[in-house]
Amino acid sequence: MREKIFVTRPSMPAFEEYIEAIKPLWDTRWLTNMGVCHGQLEARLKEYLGTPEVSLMVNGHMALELAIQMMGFPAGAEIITTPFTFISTTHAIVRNLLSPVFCDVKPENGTIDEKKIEELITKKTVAILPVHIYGNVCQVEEIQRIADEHGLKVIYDAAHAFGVRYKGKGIASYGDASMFSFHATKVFNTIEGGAVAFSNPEYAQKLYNLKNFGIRGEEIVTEVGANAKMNEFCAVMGLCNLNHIEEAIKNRKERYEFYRRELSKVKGIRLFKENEDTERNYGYFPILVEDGYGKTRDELYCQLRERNIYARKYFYPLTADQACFGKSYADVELMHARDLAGRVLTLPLYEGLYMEKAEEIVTLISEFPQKDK
Ligand code: T4K
Repeated sequence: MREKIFVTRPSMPAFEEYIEAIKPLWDTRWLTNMGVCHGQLEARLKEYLGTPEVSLMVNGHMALELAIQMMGFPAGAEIITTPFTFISTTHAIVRNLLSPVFCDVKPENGTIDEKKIEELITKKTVAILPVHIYGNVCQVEEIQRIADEHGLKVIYDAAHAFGVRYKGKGIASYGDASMFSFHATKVFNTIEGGAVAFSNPEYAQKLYNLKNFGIRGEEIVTEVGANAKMNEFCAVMGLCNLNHIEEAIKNRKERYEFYRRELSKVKGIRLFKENEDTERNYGYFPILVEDGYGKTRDELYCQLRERNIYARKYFYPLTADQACFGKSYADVELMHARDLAGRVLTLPLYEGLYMEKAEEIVTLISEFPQKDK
């Protein structure tokens, strides 16, 4: 039986390193509710991400939900966003009783098309919520210009952009707040986890309250918050993984660059454009199966699965086209987003992926169009 190769696999510290690091928890018996390790991880992340403030959360989704809630938008207000993303982005808006207004994306890198944002602004618009999809950086300067001109907040879904730097600055330096995911499948993981990074010091207290039920003291609750605290076992995993983050990214980079070099030679396989001003984290390797390839994306997906290679259709269908929204957004003009969703396939990429496997994947993709001809 051939070994299964998944789209990703978590990076983990050595067993002994983690065990040693969690030992003190048996003495202190302080397991959650903003413990010592929680504080240590927040401090180290501020430094690593190059951002003045970081609020750790139980996962990326809750980080995004609470970042939106903290802004205090009135129910029914509109947020301009992208449908070419993981469902969490849209759910975070809808679960705050706000309306997502979907904007098309750019075919060259899958990020929101900043040229189409202004035409979607109405009296109800309160924010823009773009996604640095696969770590591809949005046009942050133009998005900020639009937001400033129209008095809007900018909240980035930076779930894929941990450690990404743009024009020499940490990606969370842009916009009012950025959400990171530290899920097991991400470049940096805390098993489950996430964070909101921001510069405005007022947000720190707001998020602290919202992730802890809105509790201000033993006898006072001032907001309707959630329970979104990161526990100490997860924080320790983060501290350990952060010790090795440079190696992890370097290891991914080798595989990423191999794919990029080899797959750019394959007729009909298109790769997203890279931005020279961006220092990447090599989190994902999406390819686009164009008509010139001779087989469809779905045929390639099945072919790889037959060989136990579990590439994923990240992100298909568009969130706007998901069953939970019925036909609500069926008429929204999202030409490029729908086209990308129908062509994209994300290949296995993680720290420690055997180079022979990466080579095999490249060979399978290169040779598949000739099969059965
Ligand atoms: N915004 C964006 C743009 C996002 O992509 C995400 C999450 C979020 C927001 C929300 O952040 P979180 O609340 O999740 O922190 C996975 C992840 O669960 C999800 O975090 C991620 N995006 C999304 C893109 O991928 P699934 O449903 O595809 O996961 P699953 O279980 O199919 O796992 C994918 C593969 O990873 C598996 O085939 C095998 C491997 N795997 C997975 C896990 C959980 C492992 O090897 N070990 C593991 O422990 O969503």
